[in-house]
Amino acid sequence: MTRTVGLLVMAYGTPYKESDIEPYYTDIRHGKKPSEEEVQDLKDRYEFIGGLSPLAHTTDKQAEALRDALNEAYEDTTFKLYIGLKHIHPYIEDAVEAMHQDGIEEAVTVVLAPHYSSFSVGSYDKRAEEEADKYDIKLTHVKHYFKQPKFIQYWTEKVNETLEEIPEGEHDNTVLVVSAHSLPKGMIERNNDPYPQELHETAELMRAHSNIIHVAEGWQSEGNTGTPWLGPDVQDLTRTLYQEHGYQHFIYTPVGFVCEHLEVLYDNDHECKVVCDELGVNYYRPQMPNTDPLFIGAIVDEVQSIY
Ligand code: FEC
Repeated sequence: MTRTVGLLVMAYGTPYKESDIEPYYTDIRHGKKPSEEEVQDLKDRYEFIGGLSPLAHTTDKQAEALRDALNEAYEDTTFKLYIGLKHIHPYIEDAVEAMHQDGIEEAVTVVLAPHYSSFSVGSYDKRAEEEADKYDIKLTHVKHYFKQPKFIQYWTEKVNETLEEIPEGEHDNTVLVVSAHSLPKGMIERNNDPYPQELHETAELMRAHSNIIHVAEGWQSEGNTGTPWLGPDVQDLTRTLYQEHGYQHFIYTPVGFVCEHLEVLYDNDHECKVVCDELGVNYYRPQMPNTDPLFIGAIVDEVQSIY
């Protein structure tokens, strides 16, 4: 006899069609409508990466792969999948309500972001918890998985594969830029948030387990709030590293994200590449984890360590 438990997979969400872009952006801004210029700027970025983001499809595939892997790993438990998004339907609250309608009394939650910040993972968990309280559903939250050996193995393998494309004599002229989404500095300091430390630990683990010689940490995709955000920004960092060390090869690993989407396809593959082209240096960005078994396995291992 197996018992059925909910698996609530939460992710950022992305517009499904062009007309979703404005309401989606308004949701990101907590209900404050962005200006026409800001909406156009976002539309242009989506247009640049091919019209819309692959994020919606990849989130579904990652969630299904995780459900299947968990169902393999647990003999006595069947995980039933629910997807809840932060900024577009199906919202986190919709997913929790659906669990209630299906008679789910207990669930494990996973956010598709490897590092914990009260702003990111914490805010997803809070919304899920508030809704689950209404129905008396007991939630167990995966807080982070950046330190899981399979997660680090995924990224170190990618770094080593990329290094193989670069002549060995050039490895001392190569730098790895490890990054995550920036957040407002004040918020991080007020909450004594572990987020910057978790990115730092990821970078150190990648340094220790891969063949890379030089590692730098940066932040990306900063928003426009008029307040200071975590830095250095990856584009500025690229210039500084070039000026100070003359590196010729820049490998970007945006480890704070788990798949190809706007922030990687535009902010790394376009914006960072433009800087590299301008400096006359080589740009590399290994494939993101998506549904790679090492990545999915890392989350399974984290779930098994707490549930
Ligand atoms: O591919 C896609 O369509 C969506 C990609 C996407 C991901 C993502 C992840 C994170 N964000 C985080 C924080 C912020 C903060 C603001 C903010 C703004 C945006 C905008 C877009 C956007 N984010 Fe995002 N984010 C993605 C997309 N994000 C679009 C709005 C336009 C812009 O600024 O570019 C600033 C809010 C404000 O203006 O007040 C803060 C964090 C993550 C990583 C963790 C997670 O996935 O939850 C943190 C993917």
